[in-house]
Amino acid sequence: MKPDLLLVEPMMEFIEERLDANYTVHRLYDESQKETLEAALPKIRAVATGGGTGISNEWIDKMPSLGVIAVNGVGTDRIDLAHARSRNIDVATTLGVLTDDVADLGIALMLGVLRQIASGDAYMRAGKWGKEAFPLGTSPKGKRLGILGLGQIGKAVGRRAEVFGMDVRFWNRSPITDTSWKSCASPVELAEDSDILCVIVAATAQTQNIVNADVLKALGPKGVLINIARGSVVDEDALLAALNDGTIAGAGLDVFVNEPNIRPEFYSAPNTLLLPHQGSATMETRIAMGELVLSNLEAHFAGKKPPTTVN
Ligand code: 8YV
Repeated sequence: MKPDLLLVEPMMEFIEERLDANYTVHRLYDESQKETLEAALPKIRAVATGGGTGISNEWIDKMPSLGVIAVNGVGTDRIDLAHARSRNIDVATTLGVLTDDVADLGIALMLGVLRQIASGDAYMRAGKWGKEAFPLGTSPKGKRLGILGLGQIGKAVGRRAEVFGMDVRFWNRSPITDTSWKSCASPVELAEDSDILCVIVAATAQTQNIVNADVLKALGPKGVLINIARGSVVDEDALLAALNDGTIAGAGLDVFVNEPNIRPEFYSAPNTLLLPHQGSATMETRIAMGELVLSNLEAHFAGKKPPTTVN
């Protein structure tokens, strides 16, 4: 008998094929499965979900046999880890395998804003070359990069930034000792001391809107904000106002509140590069993430602790 598993959002086709081979998969996003899912809930022993999607306590509590939640991502902001633990449910993420790709995307967004990649492309397609001047960009070399949240990904962003000749500093909730980068006492102090502020802090109740109007003001009129963390860590009202009134110079954003239905004001915000949550979205990394989801599930059903359990 194959164990029953709830798949909250689609994964790569070949990963889903392997899920189907080993589990009876119920797809939460598939309207046509709604009735059969209701009947299957008491039997469901595993959940597979995305980092940005998670699963609510309401759903968790509908599944009395649930023993493991395998997250296809590193974010656990959409899962109540303590509640899962109180039910003896292991929550396992894809810790480690997406670090480099997310860091690469942070750098890509930064260079994209500084070197005006999107507006340069639009200028070419509009046939403006030779007819209209294209404005000069900004060099990253010698600029100060502030990293808000110095976890694995933050460190990988910093290492890359050094290759571009940038001077790295950071703010982190808990002290970090294994770095020579300058530690700033608060997000405002970090922003004051940065030309580019890259946000890669975990989204929690404490970090909600941690990038607020004060932080943006401290970043200043030449400053650029990069967000590769979660939409919720930035006050979007304050950010839109800051972009429109020149409080900051620009932004590169991969994540938003209420994805994919983001605020339409972002489409017309000046000097703003937008991506549809692509941090870990490469073929190589999504394969590695999918494999880790499968191994975490396999470990659970072999009676072992899933290797990357986080709660
Ligand atoms: C993924 C993420 O896009 O790791 C995370 O927390 O948000 C991303 O890597 C997501 O988990 C895929 O659903």
